[in-house]
Amino acid sequence: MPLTVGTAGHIDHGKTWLVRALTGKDTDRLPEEQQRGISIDLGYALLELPDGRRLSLVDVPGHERFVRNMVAGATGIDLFLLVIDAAEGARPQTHEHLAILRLLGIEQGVVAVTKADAVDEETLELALAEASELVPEAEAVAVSAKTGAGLDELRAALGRAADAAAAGPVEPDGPARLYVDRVFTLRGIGTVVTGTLWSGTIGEGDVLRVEPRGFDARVRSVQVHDRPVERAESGQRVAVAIPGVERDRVARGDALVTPRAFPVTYRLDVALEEVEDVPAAVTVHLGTADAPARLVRWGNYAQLRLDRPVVAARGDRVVLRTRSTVGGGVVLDPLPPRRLDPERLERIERGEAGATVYAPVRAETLGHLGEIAGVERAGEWIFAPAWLDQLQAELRTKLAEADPRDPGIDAPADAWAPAIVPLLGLERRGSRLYLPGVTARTEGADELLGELDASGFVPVKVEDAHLARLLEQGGRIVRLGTGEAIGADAYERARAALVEECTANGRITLARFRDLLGTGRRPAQLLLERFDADGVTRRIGDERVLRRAAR
Ligand SMILES: Nc1nc2c(ncn2[C@@H]2O[C@H](COP(=O)(O)OP(=O)(O)OP(=O)(O)O)[C@@H](O)[C@H]2O)c(=O)[nH]1
Ligand SMILES: [Mg+2]
Repeated sequence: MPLTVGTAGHIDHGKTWLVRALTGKDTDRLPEEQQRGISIDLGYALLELPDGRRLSLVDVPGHERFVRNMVAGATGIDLFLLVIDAAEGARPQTHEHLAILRLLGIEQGVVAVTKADAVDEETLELALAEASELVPEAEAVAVSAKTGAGLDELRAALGRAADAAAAGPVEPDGPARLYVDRVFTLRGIGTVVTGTLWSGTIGEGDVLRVEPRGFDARVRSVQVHDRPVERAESGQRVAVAIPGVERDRVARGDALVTPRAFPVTYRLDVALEEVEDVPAAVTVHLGTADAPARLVRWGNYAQLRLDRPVVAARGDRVVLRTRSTVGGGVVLDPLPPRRLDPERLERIERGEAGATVYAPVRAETLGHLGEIAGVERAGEWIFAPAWLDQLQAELRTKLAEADPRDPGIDAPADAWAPAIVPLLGLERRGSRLYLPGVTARTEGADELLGELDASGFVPVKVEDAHLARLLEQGGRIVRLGTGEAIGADAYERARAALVEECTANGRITLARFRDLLGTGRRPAQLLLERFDADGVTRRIGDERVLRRAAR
């Protein structure tokens, strides 16, 4: 599995120089970075280990004002490379970055005690000893980016840390989730976003959703380490070309996900980890996103009420900051009930996973918790009985208020809908839900259908637009032009004739279509326009060809 290494450490301690010494790439690209000699935003480079393995390297800024960027960079990494200036030793952001790495659950890494060339032997020994004390779980290596001393040892140590990290959990299957960390445009390609693929795979032609903005994006191509791949795998740093999306419609913090597979949420219930006293107003960092939030606390648990929504899943790590990093947490429920429920949180503490389930989650995402009691199942989804009751109540209230001429409501379109809508005891007609047996007030329907039946391909004027919409939703008629319609039967026959002709001859003209149907020019014309609109045909000059989907 390909791994990502992230630097960490106090400002000016030599992170970017070390990255350049290891990879040959200067990651301080911004003019302001070069002028001021500090890193501001994230930098990316590729590190080749002696055994040929390739690691992605993310270089982060050390300045205390840019910790936000550091968190965004650290959020997708597998290993850390904590850099400490041998002369200075650990300083405030050394500690803060280390705290962030721990809150994010990044356990494997190496400490580089750098600028070894600038200190005497004794100072270096002392700095190494201090580094080992600060991060006992990691190897500490003395290096110099200036002379190159120690770089081979550092690569070897990174190789060992990579071995240990590779043994960690991966989520190869399941829905795709990538938090965007960079967006740019490439000539001839269009908008490209990059990020670490947290789960799932992404390949050419996939339709993903940009959340929380809420629109779809078709993937044109995918690259890993600057090379095109058919499918990028989970864990990889990925560049995804989405030419249909303009550059300013997507930004760091957005997530590219399998449509509707992850909650987009304003509320997170978390198990809290404190670095210092956590106040009621914090900034929540999750993935590459951050949002101001109010924190409502109950013992070691808290509900985070965000000012703007984020994409989240159970088990995600969050970092909580004010001017400094004050704590973090593990998401127990990304879609919790509105009120912080102490009893529910106590049950969570006792490890009763069922208590953590409210809105539907995919059973597989809780697979590691074993058998889950107290929940209901539908297909691959599990949810709390109370959630279903609440949904029932909401839908029935809406149904009671529905227009008597069409007393239905739109069926939920969430990913769980196919499994759960059948449990609601409602009648599904097309994309709408109705109380069983309740039908629309459809006076005039029989007459109209009879009239359409008799008129064949010739459209009939329908005065009652509402009735027309209802009958079309019910699959009985097809509307043409403005305010006219034909029977669904005639539409299907016309379509069959058209598909047959186009399959045989590749194209069809209006005159030919008219002759085939044995009808007038106008009905044929209206039908062709509707086929264009329905994505059956495409117009080229005076002719039409079948669209791929209709073939
Ligand atoms: N003598 C010596 N000086 C070094 C070495 N590495 C870095 N420096 C000096 O330290 C300065 C800062 O190094 P950078 O690599 O930019 O530091 P950084 O940690 O990336 O800083 P930020 O990204 O702003 O947090 C450089 O301009 C060099 O002058 C080294 O190995 N030896
Ligand atoms: Mg730097």
